[in-house]
Amino acid sequence: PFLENVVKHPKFRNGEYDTSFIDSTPELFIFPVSKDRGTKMLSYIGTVTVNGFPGVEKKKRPVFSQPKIPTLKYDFPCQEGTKQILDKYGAEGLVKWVNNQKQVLLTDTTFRDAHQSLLATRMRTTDIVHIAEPTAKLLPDIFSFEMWGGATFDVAYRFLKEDPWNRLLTLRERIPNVLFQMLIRGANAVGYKNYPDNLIREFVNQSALAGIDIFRIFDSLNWVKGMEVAIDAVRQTGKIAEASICYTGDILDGSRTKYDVNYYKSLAKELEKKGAHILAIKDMAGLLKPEAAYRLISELKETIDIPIHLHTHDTSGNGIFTYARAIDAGVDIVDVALSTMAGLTSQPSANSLIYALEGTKRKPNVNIDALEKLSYYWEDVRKYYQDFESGMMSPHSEVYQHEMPGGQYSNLQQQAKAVGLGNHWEEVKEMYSRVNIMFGDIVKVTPSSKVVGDMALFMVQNELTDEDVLLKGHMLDFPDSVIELFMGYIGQPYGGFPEELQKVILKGKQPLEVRPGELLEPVDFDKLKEDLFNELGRQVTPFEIISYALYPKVFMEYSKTVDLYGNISVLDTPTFLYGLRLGEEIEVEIETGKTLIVKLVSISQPQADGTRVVYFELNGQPREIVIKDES
Ligand code: 3PY
Ligand code: ZN
Repeated sequence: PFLENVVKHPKFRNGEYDTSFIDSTPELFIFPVSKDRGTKMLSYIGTVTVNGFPGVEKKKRPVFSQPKIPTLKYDFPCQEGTKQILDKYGAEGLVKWVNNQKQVLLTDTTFRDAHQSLLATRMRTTDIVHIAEPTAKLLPDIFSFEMWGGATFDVAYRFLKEDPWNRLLTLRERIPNVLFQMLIRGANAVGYKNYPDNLIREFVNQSALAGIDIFRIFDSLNWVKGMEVAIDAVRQTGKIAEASICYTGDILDGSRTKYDVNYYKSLAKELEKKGAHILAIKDMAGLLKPEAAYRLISELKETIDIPIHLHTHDTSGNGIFTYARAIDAGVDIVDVALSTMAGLTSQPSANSLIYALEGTKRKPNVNIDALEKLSYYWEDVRKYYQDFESGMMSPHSEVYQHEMPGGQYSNLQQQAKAVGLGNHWEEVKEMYSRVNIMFGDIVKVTPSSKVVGDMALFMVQNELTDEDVLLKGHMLDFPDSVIELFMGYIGQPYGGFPEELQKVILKGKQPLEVRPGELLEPVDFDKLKEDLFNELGRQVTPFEIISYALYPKVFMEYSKTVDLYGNISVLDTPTFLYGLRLGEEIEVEIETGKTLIVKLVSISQPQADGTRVVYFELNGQPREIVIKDES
């Protein structure tokens, strides 16, 4: 692993190594202390077998079919793609290339937004890595893979107990030909609050080093100031700054004039001036109706010179129609997912779009058979995660009413259940749209969408109307997120906050009017490095320092789990989520060439102290592990 870590290191890979390499990256030269990795692995498998996995109904491990990986001849080439265009000609060259394309280009979101929106972001790295090489070889004509950022960063640590940086580095190694794209929430990075500017810059630098090419930058209130630092940081790395406008409201609705075409046009112009290489229209809820898409894209094309990249969610079922009209209007790139990971709250299907564009001049140069083959794989993998599906079975045109982002729907539903409002879901959705109007009709996307959701739950739970909030607000303890929004901690909404409500919520506190990042103390990375060294008793990587700076508690919890169970990201997903059936045997490759053979032999009845003994065979030798039965 030592050599592997060194050769995987971005500095090494970019040829930026000299004698200072050892000094600046001492972490690579520390040899891991040998630990009993087998016992740790058995502890995890025993625990999940006895106690289940959070969010997964506890039951005997279902029988899954083996996901079908397309077989390619050993000499099947990995053709050069957009990554080589960026590497050879730089960001400006890539933009020029996009502008010269007649075909519409495709971004595949299967590795990020598709599962964030369908499966509560729970897709594990191993399931992506297994299909990575065939994907690179079969889809060399894809514009980009959106594969990182958004909620995947903290969910990786929090729930999957794996390192998100490792996902990025491993995929980069296996997909050398297509641009990698991530979603970054402007000054909130991959978190839910504003971070100091130097942390945003360092996060961008390290992400670029680890393999990200396109940074889709947005602000949850469409506040340009909230995106400026990230745009500048990305430009300095030589990578592509794709600044976003989040689409909200309905430009076709004459009674909702706050977000009209002119609003979008002037924002687009401003972002182009700030240095965006590409403009994204981020329709995070799927509200952009087909004719609105035609109008918006046509007018934006006349307003700006940079390429336009459209993102939508298919919640209403109108996604393909919206794309078809946007493509008529000249949109350059659209976001799609492989068919078995597409539709509903996810992106429209790549496969369907190819067929829909048959006979048009803009049909993408992407192999439909390849899309179909790769979709078979995801059909099987998706079944592993069945307990994280939202239960949405058909298109929901009600999204045009509640305006909830694709990625929020299943999450808020879980939150509602957790506070006992599972049977009041209809009311929560209705309240969500009322809260939006109370808040002054704001852009709703992470984290502003979470605040609207928190307030909606709070009001339904306490049986409050909009009037009650204004009248009794002085006696109410509003959720922290609501207070933070009205304090200006996540930025300033277009048109300002409704003053009366703001006074009621802040109870005399003075809101910010400047960019929160201007007031936050810069992160002291050296100190964090030292703290982490003391805490973990080992050298840490620059990646780990950033993770700790963004999510101190989550990162430390994750580190504790790794201490306890070792690297459980190497387990196959059925074992990770369900454990083993009695008599079942699996192979676990804990590192290249080192495989454990694990068999579950039996589980004892609970003992007086509430523990059970789990009997395994590990590489043929009997092993016992004592597990506390939490049921
Ligand atoms: C995220 O911020 O994670 C999103 O996907 C917003 O749409
Ligand atoms: Zn999205």
